[in-house]
Amino acid sequence: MGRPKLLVLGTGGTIAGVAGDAMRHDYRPGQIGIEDWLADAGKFALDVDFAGEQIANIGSEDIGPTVWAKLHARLESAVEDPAYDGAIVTHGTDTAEETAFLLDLTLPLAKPVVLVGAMRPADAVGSDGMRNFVNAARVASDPEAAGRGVLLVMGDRVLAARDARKVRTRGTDDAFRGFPRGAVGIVTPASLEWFGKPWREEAAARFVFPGAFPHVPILYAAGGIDAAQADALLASDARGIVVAGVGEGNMPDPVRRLLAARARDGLIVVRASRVDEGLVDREPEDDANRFVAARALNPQKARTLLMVLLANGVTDPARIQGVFDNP
Ligand code: DAS
Repeated sequence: MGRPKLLVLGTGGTIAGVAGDAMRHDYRPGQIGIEDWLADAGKFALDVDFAGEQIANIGSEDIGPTVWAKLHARLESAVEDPAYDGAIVTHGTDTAEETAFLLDLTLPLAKPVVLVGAMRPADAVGSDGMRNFVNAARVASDPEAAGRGVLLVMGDRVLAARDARKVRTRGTDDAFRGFPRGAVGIVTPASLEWFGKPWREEAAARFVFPGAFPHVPILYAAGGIDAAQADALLASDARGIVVAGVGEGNMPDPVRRLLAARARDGLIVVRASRVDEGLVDREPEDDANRFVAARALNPQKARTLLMVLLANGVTDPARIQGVFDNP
């Protein structure tokens, strides 16, 4: 067997960011092009061949449907293409969990697809980007990575897309965590160890990539919010809403009553939690309200899943709950 060949899609973020001064805190994300990045990676004796393509070069706060669609289309063709053994996407860390989960839900996964980012720009003291990238190359070129869904590599950990979440805005080792399951592997430039067996039996895509993303706002609950705030979010044709609820997906009673009334008219209401490690189980009144419990998905990932389900014509709350139970 020859050297593995990986497609590397650049989208920008801090991994491609530059401060211009190794001591500065502020920097500009999305400055280094993917070809320059790969030329730099060529300094290391990696047993891998890369082909780079620039999809975008922006901070991930600006990544949405247009970039998602480009990434999905290119990765879908790469997974079918015998020239490639796997793919890496360089991505800003702020919304990497959403892009990873969206791709996890909508890509055929016969080959490894790995997202990677950095917490510090390329020219900072203690920059983590190249180490994360080298680790990602090790993961994406390992056939054992297939069958674990889309993966995210940060801080020497391999996280499954369904579990990965950004939990810190500083630091390199523990900026991301897997919840409710921890890391699925540990990786360094010299080693890769998987925890447990692959869990995805079907390589086929689970859902069709949305041709258009339905409008699904997130309502951030807090003491004292009123129904008017929920109503304002629903004004512009929302097909669903995710409540980043207090505690285990709770919300003030006027908000609950408004959303239950709208749910009877077909709005899909998902109760998630604003708590970092929030688990939201079904409550008896969810049946009467036609609400869905987000389980372990945080609000932004619950929104991603709900957009995909609605775009795929899945509108029955019980069926939606079934997917949230086992994302
Ligand atoms: N600028 C942010 C982003 O692009 C942060 C990062 O990449 O770490 O998501």
